Amino acid sequence: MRTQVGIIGAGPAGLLLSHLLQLRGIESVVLERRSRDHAEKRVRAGVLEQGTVDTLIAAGVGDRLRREGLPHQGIELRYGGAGHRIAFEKLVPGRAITVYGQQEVVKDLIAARLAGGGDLRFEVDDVALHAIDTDRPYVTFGGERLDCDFIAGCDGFHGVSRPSIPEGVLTEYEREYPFAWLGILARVKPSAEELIYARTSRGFALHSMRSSEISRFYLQVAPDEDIAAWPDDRIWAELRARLETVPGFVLATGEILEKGVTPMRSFVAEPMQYGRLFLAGDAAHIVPPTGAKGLNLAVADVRLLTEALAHWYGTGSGELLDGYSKACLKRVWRAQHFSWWMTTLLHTFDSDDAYGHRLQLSYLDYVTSSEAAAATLAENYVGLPYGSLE
Ligand code: RFL
Ligand code: PHB
Repeated sequence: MRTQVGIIGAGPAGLLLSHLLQLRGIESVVLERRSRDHAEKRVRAGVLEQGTVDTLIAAGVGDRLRREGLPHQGIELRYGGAGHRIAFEKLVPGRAITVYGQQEVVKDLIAARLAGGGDLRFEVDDVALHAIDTDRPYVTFGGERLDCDFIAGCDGFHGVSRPSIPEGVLTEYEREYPFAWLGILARVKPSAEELIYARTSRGFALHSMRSSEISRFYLQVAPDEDIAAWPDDRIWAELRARLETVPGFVLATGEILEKGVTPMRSFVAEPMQYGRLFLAGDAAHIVPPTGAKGLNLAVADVRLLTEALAHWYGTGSGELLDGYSKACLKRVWRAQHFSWWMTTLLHTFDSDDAYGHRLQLSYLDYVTSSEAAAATLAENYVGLPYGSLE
């Protein structure tokens, strides 16, 4: 089998890349380890930056997003017994976020690829990358061989692409956090119109949503937390304790549809390319979810990769491909900082650290009283402009 670009992984990065390449007349094959059903049901991110929304609409995969996505003009920071709104309409006019589940984006992209005759293979075993430092790289899987011009490693943090790069080539930067997030999806009307990021002495909580009927919540928990220790009643009691901290706010509760624990990590591998292999999305970098950046970074990467590949196919010049990693990393590091900063601001690191506690409160007071500080948060949250290839 032969294709132009072999794509490993059918998450948002791999699927969008395949779709954007097709719009440029470039062929690809997507190889995914899990089933289609699994990929479409995996509940993860929910916040799309303005640029992500614009990218999906421009690529012709934004119809349902436009109908069903929930545009939000602000978020609330809740701490010290009060809520403080970060007002995007005032601070970053014309830019907002849209709440639309990652699995909905994945469903829309899979449907578009299949309608366009795309070659997506699910449940493929034993994917391995070969000859990536030559101009004839290939991928083997389940007894088959796929020859390609390029390989895109879009297989997430635990994939095979990044480990295929020889030892010593990559520099890895990492930070672990002394907590995880317990996330739930519940059949209950959201108790607020906008997202609430709550800092309390019991730990962080987040109130998010998916629709007028479905809410999404997260609780800061211990890094090795056993989900079995969290029956539904305990989850609701803890969410109430962390969110019902302002006068008059009552948390509506309902049936919990799904729950899981996600570890928190910051990670970057540099460079994001080696020979004919290009990494995109979580395969190259991870952020803690507090800044809602992971999916949006994956979109930014594959936009640039599409440009660089289209330039190569159009002109034969590898100049833009050579600049791929550098161009991505600029935005990646800004999002790394923002995600680390939001995480540091809102979580309990050490309940005995009274000094750290006061620093958090001081910064929260600053961000909610200074328009300049609030604008910094807002412009990062709705998404900074895309970089370009040189
Ligand atoms: P993905 O989505 O992990 O997709 C990788 C795909 O590769 C497949 N794969 C393989 N396929 C073939 N062979 C192998 N050996 C393979 N190994 C893996 C996997 O099965 C999978 O289908 O990576 P991608 O495409 O880079 O997308 C990244 C995003 O998924 C991720 O950054 C976000 O979900 C992060 N994230 C959030 N991002 C946001 O922008 N906004 C948010 O609000 C947000 N909230 C979150 C999040 C992530 C969370 N979790 C669970 C990690 C909330 C949570 C709780
Ligand atoms: C979500 O709705 O899943 C979500 C929202 C905001 C975040 C992270 C996750 O920062």
